[in-house]
Amino acid sequence: MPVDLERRGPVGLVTLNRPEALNALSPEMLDQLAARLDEVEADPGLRVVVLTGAGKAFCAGADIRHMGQAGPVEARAFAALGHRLADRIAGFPHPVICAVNGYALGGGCELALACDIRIASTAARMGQPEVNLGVLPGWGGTQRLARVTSPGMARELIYTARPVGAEEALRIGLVNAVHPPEALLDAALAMAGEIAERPAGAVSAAKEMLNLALGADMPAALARERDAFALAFATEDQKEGMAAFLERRPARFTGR
Ligand code: DAK
Repeated sequence: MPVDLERRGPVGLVTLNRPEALNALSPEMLDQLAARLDEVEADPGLRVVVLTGAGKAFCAGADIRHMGQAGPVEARAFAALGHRLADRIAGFPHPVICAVNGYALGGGCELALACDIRIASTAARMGQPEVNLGVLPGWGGTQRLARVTSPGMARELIYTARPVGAEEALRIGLVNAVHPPEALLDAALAMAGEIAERPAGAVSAAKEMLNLALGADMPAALARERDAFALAFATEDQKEGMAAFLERRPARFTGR
């Protein structure tokens, strides 16, 4: 199964499980992840979610093979699917802790940003490399990265496409803590267990209020982001950027 759900007491452990493609998000992965979240929500015994990835990546982003073939119309539909999932996580009734076990790039970083809390392994590398592909972050990254880190840092990371390692991620507030790879999951489950001991109603209401405080104007901004992302698929640079990745060569951008 490309996305697994394991019950660990009151904690739902959700694992992206497509390690051969570094857990890249195909439409099927997005649907599966949404289905696992539905299962968690329907189970009254589960009160916190830990989201992680199998293998050396948390998630290397949206599936470039799938996106490489998309035009603006498909890109808009794919964006909407990603937005729905990110919104579902951000608005999920229970806290979601992301255990970033390795690469969290592009849509993978945006998935992590939609979670309540991120903790990372020392092997994590996080960033928004979309401009290297001739597009821009399209699953909420233009909005959430600035809110989680700082406006200046978000601009630098998005404009340069530079990924950050775990220590820098900690310094800029992108993650709350860093652990050795073998200790990451236990640390995430321990934090989840601590939260699960608190009254679920109070935690859930607090999450809703924090979202209100931090998400002002988010729906309108996300709609603009979806349009900007879709428009990028009408450019030659998007075709060149994605073809270059798949052909394993440097991209030659022309600004068209
Ligand atoms: N998509 C599809 N396949 C991917 C992938 C991806 N994002 N990332 C890696 N893979 C595949 C590779 O093609 C390779 O497959 P095979 O060739 O073995 O069949 C396998 O995973 C292992 O990858 P590598 O051989 O490249 O592994 P390395 O350790 O050498 O390098 C890497 C790891 C993470 C540095 C490298 O794989 C990499 O740079 N990956 C791409 C990272 C990236 O650019 N991610 C951002 C994708 S763009 C939307 C809005 C937003 C988005 C989408 C839609 N809408 C508004 C519509 C999001 C966009 C993105 O996420």
